[in-house]
Amino acid sequence: MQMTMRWFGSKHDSVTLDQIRQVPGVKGVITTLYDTVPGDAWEVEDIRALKAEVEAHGLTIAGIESVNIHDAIKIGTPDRDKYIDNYITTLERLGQEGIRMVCYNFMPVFDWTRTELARKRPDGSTVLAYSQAAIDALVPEKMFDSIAGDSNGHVMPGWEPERMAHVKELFEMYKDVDNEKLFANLKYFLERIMPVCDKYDINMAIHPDDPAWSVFGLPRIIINKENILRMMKMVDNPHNGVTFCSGSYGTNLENDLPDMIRSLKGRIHFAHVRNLKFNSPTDFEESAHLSSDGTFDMYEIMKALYDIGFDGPIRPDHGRMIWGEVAMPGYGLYDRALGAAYLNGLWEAIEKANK
Ligand code: DNO
Repeated sequence: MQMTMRWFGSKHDSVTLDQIRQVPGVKGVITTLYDTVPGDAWEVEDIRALKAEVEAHGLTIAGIESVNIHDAIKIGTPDRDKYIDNYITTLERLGQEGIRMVCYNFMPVFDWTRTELARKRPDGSTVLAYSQAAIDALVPEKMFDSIAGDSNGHVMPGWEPERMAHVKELFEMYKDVDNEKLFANLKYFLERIMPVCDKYDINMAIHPDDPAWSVFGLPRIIINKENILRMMKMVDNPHNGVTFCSGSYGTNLENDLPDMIRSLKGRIHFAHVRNLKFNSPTDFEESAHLSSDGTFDMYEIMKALYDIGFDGPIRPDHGRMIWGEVAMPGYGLYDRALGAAYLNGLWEAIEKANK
């Protein structure tokens, strides 16, 4: 595995590349052109400038999270090919710059969904949290306000204000899209992009739906082992792979995380590893990475990744806000650095025990 941290670019991130470089074992960042909108082809100069900036700080770009998918592709509207062509152009340009891993998601309307961005824990730290009861009490149009209000002035990834201004229209556009249609539209998209992925050896890593069930009645498909295996088979190319995100698949306690990892051998191209603490099956919070602070056995998760020979980029995922840091919720420096150190420690121990 290659330990990385997510970085949103110098215009958007409170964490600097110099700080990331000092986290032990972190040699690469996962980044994106945060100012682009889904559907646009990325400019060569912008990709090169991003790469040069990262490399000037002694780091490399280990992958992109995310190149977002335009809603026309997910809905399957007649003009989707135009947006897929742009996506292919972006992949081609990334490939030409030596970037080999692209994370994306296929979630309708909303990306990941949390109901609180700063729930206070007994030790005074604050964390992202989800409560189904809070969702059930909200209308979808209000969802964005509840996310934006607590974000310390940051645009949260996947919650671009431009898209969120059209939530009502988006819901209308998705009204005929059920799970089967979404699968078919994903297949269509993947079949069209696989040739460029083959040409440049780009691993596509779909991010799971978070939480791993339908929210506000929208279809959601990347939620469990059965569905991901179906997705792998429907476009059976090693470049069609997944981001294994423990915090997203883990929202459904029926998902056996180590077992899922083992069944995806060779197709996990990126890993997000974090823990969750459940207060009930539908109320959870993003605890510290440490096993004993949450519900998951982090050792077993890392061991499963080790056992399948995972050698792609991995990152600590959302961290708690601690030590007075003010940053994008989930993406401060301190707790993610602690997470990286902990995951590195688990990996070293597993590696040595296996020699
Ligand atoms: C949240 C992230 C997601 C993820 C996208 C991938 O913090 O895990 O926004 O980046 O779903 O496209």
